[in-house]
Amino acid sequence: MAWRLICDRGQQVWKYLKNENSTSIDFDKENSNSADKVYRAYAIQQNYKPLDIDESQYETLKIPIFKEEFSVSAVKSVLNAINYYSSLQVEDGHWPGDYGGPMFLLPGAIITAHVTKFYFTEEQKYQMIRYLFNHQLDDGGWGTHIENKSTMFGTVLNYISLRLLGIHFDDQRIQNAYNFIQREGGAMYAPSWAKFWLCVLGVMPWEGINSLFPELWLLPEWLPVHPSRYWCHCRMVYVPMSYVYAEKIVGETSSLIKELQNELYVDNYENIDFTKHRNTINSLDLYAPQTTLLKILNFFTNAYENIYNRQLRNKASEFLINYIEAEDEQTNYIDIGPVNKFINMLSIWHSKGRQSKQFELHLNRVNDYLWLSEDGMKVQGYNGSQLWDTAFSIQAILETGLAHLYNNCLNSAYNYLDISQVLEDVKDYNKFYRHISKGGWPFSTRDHGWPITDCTAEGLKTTLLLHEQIFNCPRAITSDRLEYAVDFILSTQNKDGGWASYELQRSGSWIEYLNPAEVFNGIMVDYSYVECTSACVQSLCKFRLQIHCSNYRRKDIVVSIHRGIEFIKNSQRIDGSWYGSWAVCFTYGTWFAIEALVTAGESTKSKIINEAVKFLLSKQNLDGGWGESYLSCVYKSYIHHEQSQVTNTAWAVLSLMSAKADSIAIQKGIRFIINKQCSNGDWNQQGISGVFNGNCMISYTNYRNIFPIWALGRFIKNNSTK
Ligand code: LAN
Repeated sequence: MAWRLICDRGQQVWKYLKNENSTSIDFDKENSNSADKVYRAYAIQQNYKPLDIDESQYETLKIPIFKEEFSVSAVKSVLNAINYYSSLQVEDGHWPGDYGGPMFLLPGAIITAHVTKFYFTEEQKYQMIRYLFNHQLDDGGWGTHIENKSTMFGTVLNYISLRLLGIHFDDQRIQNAYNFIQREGGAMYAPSWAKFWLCVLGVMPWEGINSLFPELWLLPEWLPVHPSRYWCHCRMVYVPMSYVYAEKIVGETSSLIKELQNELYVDNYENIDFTKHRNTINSLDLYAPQTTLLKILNFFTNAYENIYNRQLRNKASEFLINYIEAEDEQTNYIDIGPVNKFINMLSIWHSKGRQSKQFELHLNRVNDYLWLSEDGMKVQGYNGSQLWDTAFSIQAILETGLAHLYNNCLNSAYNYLDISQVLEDVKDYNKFYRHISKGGWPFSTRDHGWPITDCTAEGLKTTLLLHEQIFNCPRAITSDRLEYAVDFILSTQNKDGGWASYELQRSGSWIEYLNPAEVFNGIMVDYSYVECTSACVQSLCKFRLQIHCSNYRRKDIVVSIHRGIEFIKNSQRIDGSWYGSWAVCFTYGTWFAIEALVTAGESTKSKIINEAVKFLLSKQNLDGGWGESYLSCVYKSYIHHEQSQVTNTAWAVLSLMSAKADSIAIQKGIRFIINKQCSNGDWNQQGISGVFNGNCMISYTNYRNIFPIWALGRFIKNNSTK
C-alpha cells in the first residue's frame, strides 16, 4: 500500500494504491514546516543516483577548473545540487512540490464535503486528521498559517474540521482546542471569513454576518465601488460568497451540528443575539480592522436586508450563478484558487443539484488541491506552483553555464513551458471582467489558465534562454507565441509604470477602506509590485535583444521598460531596500529590483544600487548568511530570523553579484550555502518563504534547491570568466 503522486500535464493527484509497496517514509513529523519528504523520498528512490562526476572528468565535460579550493567546492556543491534536484522533475517537465502553508483552506473543503455529501476516502481523511493534529499548537489552537501563533480564524475552522472528520468531543486534543475557543470568547470572536463557513454549516444563523449585499453586482459598472474593479482573487471569492449569502445556503441539521452549536459558544446557542456580534472579533486575529467607513456602509446594507426586493435579489443570484459557471468552465472546474473552488462547488450543488454534470466535474478537480507530505494531507494555496518553479529551476540551472550537462532535463522543462502557455482568450472575456489571456503563462497549469504578469514574464524569459542555450531545442514555442506573450505583458502595464499580478489596477487604494476581511491586507486592489514589475522589465529587455524579434513593437517595448524602471526606482525605501509582497521579504524584493535595474543598464556604481548594496550588507550575519523572519512581511520592516536562511542568503548573494559588490561578503554567503548543504545535494527545509496579503505565509519547498543552485551557478560562472 502506498501513496503515489500521479502527474499529467502539470495536474498533480495523490493516489492511494493498495497493491504497491510503500517506501520507508518518515510520516511522523511534529508541527513544523513540511520538508516534502513523502514526494521526495519516492522520487529519489526512483530517479536518484549519487553524483558520479569527479574532477578527472571536468575537462572533457567542459566544467570550469579552478585552482583555488573554495571555487572547486562551489563547483562540486552545484553539481551535487543539480544532480539531486533533477531527480525530482516529473515526466511532463515540471518540478512538483508542497504548496501548503495556510491553515484556513482545508476547512473549506471539509465543510463543503459535509454539506454537499461528497466523501473523501478513508485514507485521505486519516491523513487530514494527522495534518490537523500535527499543526495544533500547545495552547490548543491553530494559527492562520503553519508558523503562526493561534488565531480564532485557524482554531475555530480546524476544530470544526476535526469534529466533522469524526474526532470525538472527549478526545483530549479536541478538549484543548475547545478550551482555547471558550477562553477566547467563543466562535463569534472569529473573523468574517470563518463566520461565513459557520453559517454554511448551520452553526451560526446568517444574521451573524454583515450583509454581503449581492445587489452590488447589479450597480452600474462605472461606479468606482463596482466589484469588477477588485483584485481578481477578492472578486472571485466575493462572487460565490454573495451567491451563497443571497440563497442563504445551509447544510442539514444533525445531532453533530447541534453538538457543535453547543461547543462553539460560551453562552447557550439559543440565547445568543448573533446580530450584535457581526463585528465582534478577537484581537488575536485583527490585522486589517474594519474601518469606520465600512461600518457605516454595513449599517445600511444590513438595514437593506430587512426590506430587500425579492425580484432584484433573484436577478443578482442569477447573475452570480452565471458568473460562477463561467469561471468553472474557464478554469476546467479548478477555479482561480482554493477558496472560490469550494464555494463555487457549494453554489453549483445548490443550483444544479448533487447529481448534475457540473457537480461531477467539480468533484473531478478536488484532488488537484490536495497535497500529501509527512505532516499529512492539506489543501494547497493553489493547484500547485508548477510553471513558476519550473521557470526558476531552468534559470538556476542555466546560470551555471553547464546547460550541456543537463540537456534532457532542460528539454523536458521546455516541454512544460510549451504545454502551459495560454493560447487564447476566454470566451466573451469582457462579460465577466476578464483581461485578455492569449500569450500569457499561468502560475500552475494550462487547465487553470488564469495568466499572471510575472509568470508570463518568467515563461517568456526562460523560453528565450532555452532557445539560445540548449542543444536540439524543438522550438515548439514559435515567434508569434512569443509576440503574444509580449502583447500580454504590454497590455498589463499600469499607469504608474509598474505591473500588478493578474490584471491592470482597476481602482485606487482608497477602496481598501472597504476591505471586509479583517485578517488580510491589500486584497481589494491589484497594485503594482516590484517583483512583477522587475520580471516584466527583465523579460522585455531579453526579448528586445533577440535578433529575429528585434523589431516587434520595438518602440512600445523601449517606452515600457523605461516606465517600469522608473516605477522600481520610485519604490525604493529610505534604507535602500524594496518590500517584497510575495516572499520573505526585503531580501526578495531587493533581489528583484536589483536584477531589473542591472538588466536595464543601470550602472552598478549608481546611487540607487549602492544604497541597495549597503542595505544588504548591513543585514549579513556573522555566519555569512542572511536570515529574515516572516514577520518582516507582516510588520513591513526588516526583522531578523533566529537563524540564517539558505533562501534569503541566495537572494542576497545573487543581488550582490549582479551589483558587482564586495567579493568577501559574497564569498562568505556562498560558503554559508555550501556548508548548509546535505550530502545528497539537498538542503534542509528552514523557515517558510512565501507570503500573500501581508499576513498569510505559504510554502515554496523547491526554493531551498532552486535559489542555492542559482547563486552557486552565478558564482562559478563569474569566477570562471574573470
Ligand atoms: C499567489 C501565488 C503566485 C504569486 C506570484 C506569481 C509569485 C506573485 O509574483 C504574484 C502573486 C501570485 C500570483 C499569488 C497571489 C496570491 C495567491 C493567489 C498566491 C500567493 C497563491 C495563493 C494566494 C491566494 C490569494 C490564496 C487564497 C486566499 C485568499 C485571500 C483569497
